[in-house]
Amino acid sequence: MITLFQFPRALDVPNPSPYCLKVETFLRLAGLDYQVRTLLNPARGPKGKLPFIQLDDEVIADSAIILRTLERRLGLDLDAHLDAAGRGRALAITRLCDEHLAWLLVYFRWIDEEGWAEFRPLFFAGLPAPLRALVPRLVRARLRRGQLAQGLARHSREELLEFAREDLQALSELLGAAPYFGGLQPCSADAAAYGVLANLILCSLDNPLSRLAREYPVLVAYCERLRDKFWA
Ligand SMILES: N[C@@H](CCC(=O)N[C@@H](CS)C(=O)NCC(=O)O)C(=O)O
Repeated sequence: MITLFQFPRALDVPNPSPYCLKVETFLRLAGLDYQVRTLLNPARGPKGKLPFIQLDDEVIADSAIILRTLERRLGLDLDAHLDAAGRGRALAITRLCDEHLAWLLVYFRWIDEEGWAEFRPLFFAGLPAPLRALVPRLVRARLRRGQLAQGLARHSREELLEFAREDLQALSELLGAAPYFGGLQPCSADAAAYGVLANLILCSLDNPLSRLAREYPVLVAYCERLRDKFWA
């Protein structure tokens, strides 16, 4: 049995973390049985982040390593219908989503003042009062240090939105008229793409990045399609 450890559902999406939603979407695309255990504190994961899974007796962290391990162990290949170039494209889309667009998502929730003013009360509503004052500030300060080290938080808001526009435009062009990034059937990149795009487009937030993402009708229709087919 596969046990997925992730944050509780929030913000009107199955998971507020693009990486947790990526893994759970992958499990659904692959038609695997799994159970979910929710955690609030990512420090309980083996790498200090969520998601992680337990597969038999083994604990595996990081969405990319989880997907790769599941594919190898269970003899799955969501990209089997793709040629070599299609597989390369799927990896490039996944990396764009995981390593760039998801970082922008974090910036516009946690660092940007307008995004933070909206996100903080919604996301931390369930915390008891003494923690509600402290925890958000501590987590935000840690994420800001991470974003500064990565480099994104050194740019202006306008520069960041321009990066986001390029990412979203590229995803929209790559998808085109196809139902999935894998073409007529989903591929591994659809897990990563849905993880971050649903968190921008379908979530209850209305920050500048979500507003920008909702300007792409191809991506909005894509999120609705995956939601209706795999999450209904
Ligand atoms: N590379 C990791 C990234 C996971 C990640 O950044 N998870 C975030 C939630 S979206 C987290 O747990 N952050 C906790 C922290 O940074 O302290 C993956 O693909 O799983």
